[in-house]
Amino acid sequence: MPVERTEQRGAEELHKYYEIYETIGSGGFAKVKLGRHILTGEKVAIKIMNKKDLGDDLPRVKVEIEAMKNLSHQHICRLYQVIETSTHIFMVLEYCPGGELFDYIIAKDRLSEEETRVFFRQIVSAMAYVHSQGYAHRDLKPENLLIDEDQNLKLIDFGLCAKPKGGLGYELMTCCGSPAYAAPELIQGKAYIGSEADVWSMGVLLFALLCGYLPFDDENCMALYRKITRGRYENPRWLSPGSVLLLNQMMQVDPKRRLTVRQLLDHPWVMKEYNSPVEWYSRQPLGYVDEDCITEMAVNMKRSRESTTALVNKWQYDHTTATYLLLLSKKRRGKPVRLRPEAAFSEDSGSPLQQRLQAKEALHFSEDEDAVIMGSLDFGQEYIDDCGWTSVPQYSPRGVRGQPDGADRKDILSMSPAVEKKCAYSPTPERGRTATPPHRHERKATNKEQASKNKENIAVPQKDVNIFLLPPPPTPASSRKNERPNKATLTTPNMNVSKPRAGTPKGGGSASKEHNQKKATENKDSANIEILTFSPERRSRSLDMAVQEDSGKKKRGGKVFGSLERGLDKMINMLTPNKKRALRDGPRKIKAQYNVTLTSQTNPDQVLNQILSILPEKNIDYTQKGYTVKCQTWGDFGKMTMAFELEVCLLQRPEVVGVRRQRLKGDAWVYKHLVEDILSTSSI
Ligand code: H91
Repeated sequence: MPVERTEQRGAEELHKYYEIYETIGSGGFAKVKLGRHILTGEKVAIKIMNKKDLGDDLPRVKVEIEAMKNLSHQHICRLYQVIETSTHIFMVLEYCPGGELFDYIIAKDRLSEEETRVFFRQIVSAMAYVHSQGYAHRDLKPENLLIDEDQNLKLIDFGLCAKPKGGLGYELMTCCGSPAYAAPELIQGKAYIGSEADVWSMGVLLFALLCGYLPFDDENCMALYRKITRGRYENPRWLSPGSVLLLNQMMQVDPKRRLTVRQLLDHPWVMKEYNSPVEWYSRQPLGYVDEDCITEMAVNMKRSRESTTALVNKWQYDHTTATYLLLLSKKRRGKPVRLRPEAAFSEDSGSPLQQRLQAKEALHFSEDEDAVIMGSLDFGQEYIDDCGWTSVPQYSPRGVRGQPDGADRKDILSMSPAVEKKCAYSPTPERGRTATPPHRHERKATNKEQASKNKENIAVPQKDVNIFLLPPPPTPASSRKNERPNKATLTTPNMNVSKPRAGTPKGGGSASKEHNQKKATENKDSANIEILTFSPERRSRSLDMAVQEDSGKKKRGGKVFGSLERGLDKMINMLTPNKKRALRDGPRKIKAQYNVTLTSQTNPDQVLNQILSILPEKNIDYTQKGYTVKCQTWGDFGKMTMAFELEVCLLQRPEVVGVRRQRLKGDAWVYKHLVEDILSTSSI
């Protein structure tokens, strides 16, 4: 089959069965998008990799796919489908709306021992299972643990995992993983046992949960390695004697003296208040075939149950596997085991357009209003992405769309002396925790949540999801800030198109600073709101991006904008009155979530201005779209070291302005310090 044909088929395959929405994150060479499986209506995460960009990392992806096909566990993110074309690999994965455990920790500053125990038991459960299957994960860290809708953890990123041929007892040589979580034997380049190294990382992770920072940390990588090799860290005063003991038993420099995962299963600290060992066996074993799901699929496919079972049993990780696993997931969550009848499996179920029309209809039946918006966007505003497939447009500050970059993987590669990624950007010399602990807000779990919660969670029925709260009262630095003229009335969020960065290799240089300052001034006069007559809003982000992206290529006011406006009007008309208002008039109204920092202010424009004015000072490049600011930092040789988004939004209870933050790329801890720095200096 000619190459283009294979490519076309793969892309069609994806669009035939899935609705593709916005990018929800990126990891290494991958972009992760939110998707919806049309037949089941279930949300999925789609990891998209361009083979060309993967280069030498292609084998890693193969390793991850093979491992994920072999692992099925309640605390491991499930792989549903793999689509490979001549240029791309798409992995369809279980969607975890709670995001990374890392963000959860930093939002809460640190977790209580009780809450840590709930999560840690799940980590032990996942790791005991991984090891029982002969794998070592080798990249355990809070960024690789996602939170699902029931607040259960799911382990991801098996790209660095190993399955020694002779079993886990066999030594490994490849040095990998993130430096801060790497075991001493790994750092020293010795042969090591994968499961022992994983226990060390679990110790570092446990420390991060209980303390909100890392046990071994240093700007300088060599100094960091020295600290790890010595294995000495400080136990903060709030740790209980039991926690101190457990951490010590896990972070033993001599791997033979370290606890094993098996010993962790019934360790007194782990068992406290549970009085039962961790349940580590899979509740969803591989190969299990559920009769109800088979019946529903058989009816939908107009096949016999026998032939449907045979098809499912092939476990090809194609659309059949995906449909079966997603149906099973619905069943487990107490949802009806039903497929949409009209979008059946048949090959002749219509053109991609018809498919999407069907999907759009389906989304209207959904209780999820976002889906309606996204569905209409996808329908009206799609265009060809650089992958060669249509998608909701994404913005790129440098005008290059969908360019997965490689820099991010630098923190999880071999520990050659060149590993410096972590140290690439540091806004402040001091890397300690914030002095002011955030206020805590309780979030009551709904009945539905309670009903479907993992058994491991029973001991803590109500988790307090809380919010990074107001920055402390003006410090000398923030007072200084307050001397600045109040810019509240100056800026109206606009459709600013960020100019390409000045050709300096270091974005942090003065050219970039100047550029940002200039941009901040431009923002103030809102002169360039010529594209559309309303203030953009986050819900229309994808559309904003379409406008922006196209504006780089076509003249404003031309045909494209006319059609975009029409599309937008169409979309607005489909919204509820409340949504229409929000779309036209201002920032998105959201509920408090743990990745939202509350401010003490009620004027979103003022908050936005404060953030925008602080960014140039911190040498952060940014692109502003409405109330969303996409920030980037650059390291040596023009490499992007960090990307994240800050979105000014309105909260309902309490009625204040919040700042939603999302890391898109870069070291999680460096990001934490940087965002803390921005938000506290912004005196919001
Ligand atoms: N980090 C290591 O940002 C930086 C929501 C979200 C929701 C997801 C489901 C699966 C995956 C990511 C999800 C996700 C990478 C997933 C699974 C595997 C994998 C990768 C991603 C980020 C990438 C985006 C992630 C979080 C981790 C969100 N993400 N928001 N569901 O290899 Cl197996 Cl890269």
